Amino acid sequence: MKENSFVSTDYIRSAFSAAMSAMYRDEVPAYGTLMQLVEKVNAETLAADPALRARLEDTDSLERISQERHGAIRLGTPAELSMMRRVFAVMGMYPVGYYDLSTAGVPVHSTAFRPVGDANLKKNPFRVFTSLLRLDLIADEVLRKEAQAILDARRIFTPGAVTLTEKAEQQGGLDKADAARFVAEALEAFRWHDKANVSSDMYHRLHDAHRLIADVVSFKGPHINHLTPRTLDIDAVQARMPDYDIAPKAVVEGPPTRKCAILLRQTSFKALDEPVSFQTEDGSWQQGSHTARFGEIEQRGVALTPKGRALYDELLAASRKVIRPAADGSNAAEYEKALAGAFEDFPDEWSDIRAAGLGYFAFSLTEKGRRSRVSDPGSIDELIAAGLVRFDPIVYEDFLPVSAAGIFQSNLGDDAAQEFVASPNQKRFEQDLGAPVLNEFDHYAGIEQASIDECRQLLSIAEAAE
Ligand code: OOG
Ligand code: NI
Repeated sequence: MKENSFVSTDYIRSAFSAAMSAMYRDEVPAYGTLMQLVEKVNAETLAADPALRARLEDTDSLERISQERHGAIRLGTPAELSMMRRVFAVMGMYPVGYYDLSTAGVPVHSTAFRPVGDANLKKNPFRVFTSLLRLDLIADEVLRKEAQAILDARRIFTPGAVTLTEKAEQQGGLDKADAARFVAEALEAFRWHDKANVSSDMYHRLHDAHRLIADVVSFKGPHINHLTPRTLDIDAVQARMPDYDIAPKAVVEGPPTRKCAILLRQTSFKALDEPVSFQTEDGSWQQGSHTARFGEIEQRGVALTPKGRALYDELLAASRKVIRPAADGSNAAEYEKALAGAFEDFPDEWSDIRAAGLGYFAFSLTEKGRRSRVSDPGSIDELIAAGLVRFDPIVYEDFLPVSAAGIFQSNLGDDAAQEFVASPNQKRFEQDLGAPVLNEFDHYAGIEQASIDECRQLLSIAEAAE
């Protein structure tokens, strides 16, 4: 087969993300309502802030926002995780980062599958937060073995999804017809199944060990548990959710409201109580219910350097020493005040954030820069001072462990909080994944450096052309 008959991985990822969104809208109508609200707020935000619109247009990042979303799944075994890695690779999505959530009382560790190159991110930045259950953190050995046996017996991928993934690997891509089949087959793994894999008795034993274990082990596959659109103003969406009959969690996770958005702010609505049925010995089904799926929205800001991230972690920890957000929202106002107070130490002008080396920026030529020739371009600071180069924040594409823990907790039910000894095990995770996870900082630094190199090159081409 000729290579040029293959569609791009960006094409497959976009098709998959759209198919996932349509499926989830069907499964969880509140997701459709949230999408409408986010679309409205985004349109209003852009209309009220022409500078923001211009910046997004100039940096080729306006279009991706309406298509932008992340999902989350929880897997049960190493074999599922490594196969999932291969499936996502067909869509140009790679594991970035390692998140240990055991410290937060959730028996999983995770990565995020997402595109990594600047051009690919601009086409479609679809991401999936993917967790692997850690049965090793479950004390009850009998239950652990039973859960293991149930997981080992299930097959989360259709034979078609496996065959087409192998075909893509062997050929180096898929043609359009195969890509369409691949999207439909791969989507099956993420579908909701209301018929459990287990009896009601087993479900409750798993549930008593941890609600998350019941969610992973009891079902046929790793149903997508939320799909998160990106908003340009999360405070506006949070305030207006009740008008749409959606009850948001008490506080927005992440940094406080700021002029210059940093990292990631998220809020969610509580998991739905959904009817499911359990197996019985005589083959009939027993009615019950399960809560797993919820809604979430997010606002994304600039990606921080290791130095910026350390400052973020320090200020967040400082605010949480003063006050921790209560699950029932009773101290939400005090928490927000403490958070805002702590973050006064984080600069809130783009130029200050850049000067302090706290964030990653993409550099490009200004109008003047495009008309200019420079025989010996000095430092990037000099080029900026001369008005030849502009800088724009690079969007944070990843997740935050403290926020993720808050999201997990709020949808698991706060009574589910449990103490585990912190036991990050990235090595084990990578063994199970079958590949190392990528370092998020390297990728932002790479995008920043490439933009600097391009500015320099364009300035000297401009000269050569004279
Ligand atoms: C994943 C929770 C983490 C986020 O946005 O931080 C997450 C889960 O509940 O499976 O999606
Ligand atoms: Ni999420």
